[in-house]
Amino acid sequence: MSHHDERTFVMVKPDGVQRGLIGEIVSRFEERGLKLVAGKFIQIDRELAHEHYGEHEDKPFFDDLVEFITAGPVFAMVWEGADATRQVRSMVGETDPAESAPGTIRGDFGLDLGRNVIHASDHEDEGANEREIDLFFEEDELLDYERIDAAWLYEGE
Ligand code: IDP
Repeated sequence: MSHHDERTFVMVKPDGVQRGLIGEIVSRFEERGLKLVAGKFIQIDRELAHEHYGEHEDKPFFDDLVEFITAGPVFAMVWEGADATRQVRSMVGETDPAESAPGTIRGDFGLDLGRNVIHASDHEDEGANEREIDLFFEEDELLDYERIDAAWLYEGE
């Protein structure tokens, strides 16, 4: 893998789906130059919710979080590019939309911590991106192709 082949997991949460934000969110990552390598529209069941959010099991908001993430379909994706996990998180904003700058996805579309529109792998949690990709996707669902504009997105490509 070359330096711009980092992959990260992103998911439009049930509130983002219901509010018609899938296209807007996908567009932002596409326009940034990231490459979509996988995507699926799914309903998360309780078991998957517990696996995905296992680190929060003891938190007071855990039951509400499981209710929320299983309340309707989500759009799960894998995006690839240079430093993809960190770049995507900077576009997503802070966990709390109230602390997210305008221009970020949560800063533009969210108001409430418990309805924050999107999930993206944490760049400060080593290996979170690969763990989450493995949880939601099979290896053969990750597609290998070149973006036609790669030579204009990366110096020396
Ligand atoms: P992240 O989604 O920005 O990575 P995490 O700390 O991993 O944030 O929390 C996972 C999700 O749990 C958040 O996106 C949010 O939906 C929810 N959450 C986190 N903290 C709270 C809280 O204090 N109250 C309600 N929901 C919370």
